[in-house]
Amino acid sequence: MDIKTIATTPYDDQRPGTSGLRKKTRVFLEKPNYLENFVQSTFDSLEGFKGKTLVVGGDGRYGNKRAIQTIVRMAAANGFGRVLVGKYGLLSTPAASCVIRKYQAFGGFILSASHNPAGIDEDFGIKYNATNGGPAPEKITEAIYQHSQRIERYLTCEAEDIHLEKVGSTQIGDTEVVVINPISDYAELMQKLFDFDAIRALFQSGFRMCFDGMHAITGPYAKAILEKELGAPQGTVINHMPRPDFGGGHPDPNLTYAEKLVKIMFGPKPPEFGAASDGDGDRNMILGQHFFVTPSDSLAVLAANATRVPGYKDGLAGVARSMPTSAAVDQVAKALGITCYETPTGWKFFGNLMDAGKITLCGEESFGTGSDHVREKDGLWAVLFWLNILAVRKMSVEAIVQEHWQKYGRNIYTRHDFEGVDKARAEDMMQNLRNRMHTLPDRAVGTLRIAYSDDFSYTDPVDGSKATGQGIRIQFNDGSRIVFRLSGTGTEGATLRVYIERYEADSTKHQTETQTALKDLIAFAHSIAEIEKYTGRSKPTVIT
Ligand code: VG1
Ligand code: CO
Repeated sequence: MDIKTIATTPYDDQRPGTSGLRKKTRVFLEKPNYLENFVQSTFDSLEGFKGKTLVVGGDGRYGNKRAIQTIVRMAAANGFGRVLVGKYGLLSTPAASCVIRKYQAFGGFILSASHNPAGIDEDFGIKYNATNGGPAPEKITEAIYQHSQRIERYLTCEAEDIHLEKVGSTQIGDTEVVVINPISDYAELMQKLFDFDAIRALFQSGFRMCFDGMHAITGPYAKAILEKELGAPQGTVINHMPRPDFGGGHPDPNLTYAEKLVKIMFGPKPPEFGAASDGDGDRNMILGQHFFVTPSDSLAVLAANATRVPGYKDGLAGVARSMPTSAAVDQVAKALGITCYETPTGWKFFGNLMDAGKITLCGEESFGTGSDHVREKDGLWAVLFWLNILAVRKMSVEAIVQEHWQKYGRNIYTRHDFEGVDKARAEDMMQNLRNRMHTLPDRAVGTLRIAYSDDFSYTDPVDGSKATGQGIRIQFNDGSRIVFRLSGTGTEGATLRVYIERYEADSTKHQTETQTALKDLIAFAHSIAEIEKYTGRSKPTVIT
């Protein structure tokens, strides 16, 4: 193989965010070597991969295939022994994690900007996952960024494009490039965790569901598993064809963007169960008939019911949630006598806890739930977990959640997003809050009193690494909370996220509508942070 050394110069904006490097698609297309710089900086940050296996695939968005061909050539030139590529260049994020672990790969690249819209005028992204199948921890992402600041060359080679349409193997010099069918690897893993016979019987009994693939990566996986394997009727999976622009939609499974599904589930005679996944297949939304399960509650319900499911029948080692996620799962952990860890936002913080055997289940309020079966959050896994519980318990989604609230109390919860606001002003707002944090304790807000306020920081209990500046918390004496954070996944301006939570033990008050139940806290959040003054917005763009 003729290795070519190509001269290049650094870009100053290649620091990965909450989940990889995300930019406008045109940045990747039009800035010379933008992708190559990031990929080479990653290789230059790693040691010991010569002759080893790299996994590459993406969510199928615009630019996916071209990026894969570039990475395959660079991997060969940099000395990987084998490159595994998903058929058609497709790999959902959880399937990539599954494949890295199953084939004991050194690591992998996932090409995705997840729930961000796709297309030439929308977003593209790339993320490196390590040997454990999980997102690279901060010490690696920081090293990648440091390398990207002094990069002078990248390595590639002359080679024909790989035929992504056919499973099989080719050579580039000493490097074997194998196109694999990741759906079968993923389906095999799911079969080990869940009682497929019970779920099959549930569908046979006339139970109906609707799964919205949102024209993104999960469609083919959901078709294969739900319809073919488990016998759900054809048509159960809607919007199942992955498209390079996700059908022009915003592949974020929430009440605002999963429109078609929401209409069905809140319309006349809905099926018993509704679910959706995002661009890269790691998120999930769970719905019952006219009923929405918050992701925080969903995690708590899965934890409380885990031993009813074969893969978790021996119980949970521990659980974890990201800091802004509601404390619903904390209540379950307390009852089970297991530890609940509180981590910063982003899946990369769960990996060490899972590798060390400290947790089995974990999740985030942002529609992410997962377990130690892989090292990513996993949309379809969460759906199958729910199906397994529904099959065993023979109750409706709503009845299961209502019963859960009765037993553990309800953590009434909402997130308000202010999207596309001015970045400098949003940062000023956060700084202003930070400056005044220490004056808040003991202040009365209605009948509540502020217990403390801080900027969340985290010390990893496994390797002692520290993450600071992870979100401003205002904690009240009764367990209520308000959290302010700026998003780390956007590509334009800034997004302010405000998370509001209140614990309600009294079951006669569990039916109150969420926004009404949280109205006083929401008003206080607006006034204390001066949201309108800094963002020009009096109302959020998205409420989840
Ligand atoms: C958001 C979510 C976070 C999630 C991240 C990646 O990050 O809040 O919980 O881990 O997206 O999810 P941020 O920084 O924008 O709040 V995905 O499905 O986009 O990979
Ligand atoms: Co995602």
